[in-house]
Amino acid sequence: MKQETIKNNNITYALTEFGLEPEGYEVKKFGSGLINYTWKLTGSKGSYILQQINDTIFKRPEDIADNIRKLQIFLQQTVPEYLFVAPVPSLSNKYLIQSEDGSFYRLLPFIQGSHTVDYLQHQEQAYEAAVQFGKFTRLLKDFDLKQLKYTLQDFHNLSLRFEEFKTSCAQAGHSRLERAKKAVEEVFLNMDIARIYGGLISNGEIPLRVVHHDTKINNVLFDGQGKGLCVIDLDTVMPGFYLSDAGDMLRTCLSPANEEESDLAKIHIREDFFMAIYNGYMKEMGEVLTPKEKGLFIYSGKMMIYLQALRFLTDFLNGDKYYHITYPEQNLIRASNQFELLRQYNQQEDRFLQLIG
Ligand code: ADP
Ligand code: GN1
Ligand code: MG
Repeated sequence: MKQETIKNNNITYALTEFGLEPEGYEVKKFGSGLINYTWKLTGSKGSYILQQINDTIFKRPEDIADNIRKLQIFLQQTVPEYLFVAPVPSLSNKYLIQSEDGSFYRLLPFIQGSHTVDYLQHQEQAYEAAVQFGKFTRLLKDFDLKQLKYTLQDFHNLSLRFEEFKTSCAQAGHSRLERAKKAVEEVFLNMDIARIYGGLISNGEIPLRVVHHDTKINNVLFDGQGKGLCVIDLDTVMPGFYLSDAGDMLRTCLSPANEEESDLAKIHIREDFFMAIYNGYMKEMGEVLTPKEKGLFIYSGKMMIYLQALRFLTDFLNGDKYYHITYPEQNLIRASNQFELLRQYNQQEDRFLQLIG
């Protein structure tokens, strides 16, 4: 193992547990995820992805491993040709190992010739991603939901996120609250989105499905020709509403500037990307979704943009405890970015309706 890239004894330990010779591997930090720690290993037995699960967020990493294993077995039995990127077992046949200091690690095969994108350049990429996320839920439509554990309770429960936001406002220091004033106003201006969510849930109007819950564009692997290969980052696969997946794709694909952009003038909605997501997702899920669910496609975008804005803002008010940040106001910028995206999305609503009828 190259000393300059490795300063972490846990990594050496993990490689050994997975039967890889540490000396034979180059280890590099990889990807741009906000939650886990990811390294690419390149060496004698090929390439791998090593991940340390963020156990401050995922309190029971073993539940994630358990869920993924159950899905893997189901998919192997029902669609053996489907590319499902699951962790590989350690020498002692564990899919998740724990180092001496208690951190959790898993090893995944690096899918050769694959890449992820953080920014979408062509609407075909949005189409391909939507096909992959739709296909995932479709292939699992007969999976028994009771077998899945909730790895993050109430993850996309908008009513609860709204309550958490209010608590963070009540507890925030004066300075943070003052700096967040405009964003806080936006929360109340758009409260109707949370009210609609509350109604949908309490009336049981839409079914639970196996949902990915993190359909950001960099959670899809593409091949060299730009075709979608499969979905990755399965930590949040749980029972949920399709709104989470459709909505988060809309949230992350519509604007050429992503959630990190501080120049809000760069945010705008691309109609052709909206159609690409709709067409890609419906190609797979069109015959599975109920009419009620289909009628909520446009709402799903609002819901997820609003939810993410609330989450970034809440984290800012709480003192940046959840998302990795690289500069002090990053979570507030992310929240303001999402509110700008939401403002433009709301303006386009009639146009979206014309497009999809
Ligand atoms: P996070 O939860 O932190 O977002 P991810 O599981 O999404 O973690 O991994 C981070 C990045 O690592 C991905 O966006 C992707 O670029 C890369 N990656 C993860 N798993 C694989 C894999 N099996 N093959 C190739 N690249 C991968
Ligand atoms: C996190 O792990 P990553 O970076 O793909 C977050 C998502 C947010 C996203 C915002 C477990 O996703 O819910 O939408 O950041 N994942 C978790 O960028 O909270
Ligand atoms: Mg990810």
